Amino acid sequence: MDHEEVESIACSNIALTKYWGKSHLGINAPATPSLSLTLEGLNSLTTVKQHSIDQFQLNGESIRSSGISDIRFAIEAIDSSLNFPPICVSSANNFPTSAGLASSASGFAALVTALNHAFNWNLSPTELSGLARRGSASAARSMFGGFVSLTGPDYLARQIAPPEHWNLQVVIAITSRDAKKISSTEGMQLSAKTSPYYANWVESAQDDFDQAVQAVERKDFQSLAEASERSCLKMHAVMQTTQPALIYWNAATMSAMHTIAKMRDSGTPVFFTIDAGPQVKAVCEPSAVASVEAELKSIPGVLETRTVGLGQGARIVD
Ligand code: 2P0
Repeated sequence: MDHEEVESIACSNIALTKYWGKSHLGINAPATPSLSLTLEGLNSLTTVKQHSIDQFQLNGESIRSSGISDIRFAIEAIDSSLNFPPICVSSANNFPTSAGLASSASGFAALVTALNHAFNWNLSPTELSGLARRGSASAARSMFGGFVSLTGPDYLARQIAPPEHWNLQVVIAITSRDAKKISSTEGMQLSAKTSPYYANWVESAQDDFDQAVQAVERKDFQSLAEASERSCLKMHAVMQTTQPALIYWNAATMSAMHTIAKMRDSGTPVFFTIDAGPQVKAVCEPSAVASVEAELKSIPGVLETRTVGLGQGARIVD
């Protein structure tokens, strides 16, 4: 790379069975296996070019460049031949940052994709997922499209099925645009230290993951709904019993959960999932999108809804 720019794009993802906790802090390895959906239309667009010093701009604002030095350090520790000169990284998200919509996932996946191209590393998406994981473990999953797993023993992401396998839609109910106050890494460490449910959460996560993978393979909506909601609620039970408590839900989050549960009880193919933020993601079959949008929009405190399908993996923009 001389002075030309490389541009990459990556989509955000949501986990159906969740990652919360680390088994090896030094390599940012998750304590639980996770299964995610890559979301079309919630993107990070990132450009990388050589520069006199490391510089990082997020959504047009310069921020501390330690994000680049952290990833440089991690990448060079994995393979010293993957060194790179000072760079200017400019990244923009087309959705709220740090609000439980996995902006770090799409951001780091886009960054390693651009670096790989800019400096001719010729790494595969699976290998790049190991680099992206060092920045943010959920970023490993954004390297692939559709249905994606992140599991040990190698802690690399893999595609379980492409987006075309099963046309699931996700209606996202935005209930707050505030950035979260505590990082996921910090929250996970607090949970591991203080939640009385943490050990059980880690021990039981494999069963939820296995059920969810089988459900995706068979396109069994009910089974996927059960495994996903169970994983989500267990993770939030751990968060809420952490000291100090990590309570991400607001009143609209709770109302949306009840609304979705009622809809599924009356036969609508929809289930909820919620991450480290107050937004509710309603995963549904295409036939249910209109009614799910209408019901969620009518809840006081739901600011807007956004509906997305399944997206492709991280890639270079020509
Ligand atoms: C997930 N989350 O599986 C879970 C559910 C949040 C709740 O992955 O510490 O930002 O940077 O590896 O990837 C958010 O965690 O955490 C996350 P780090 P990351 O999607």
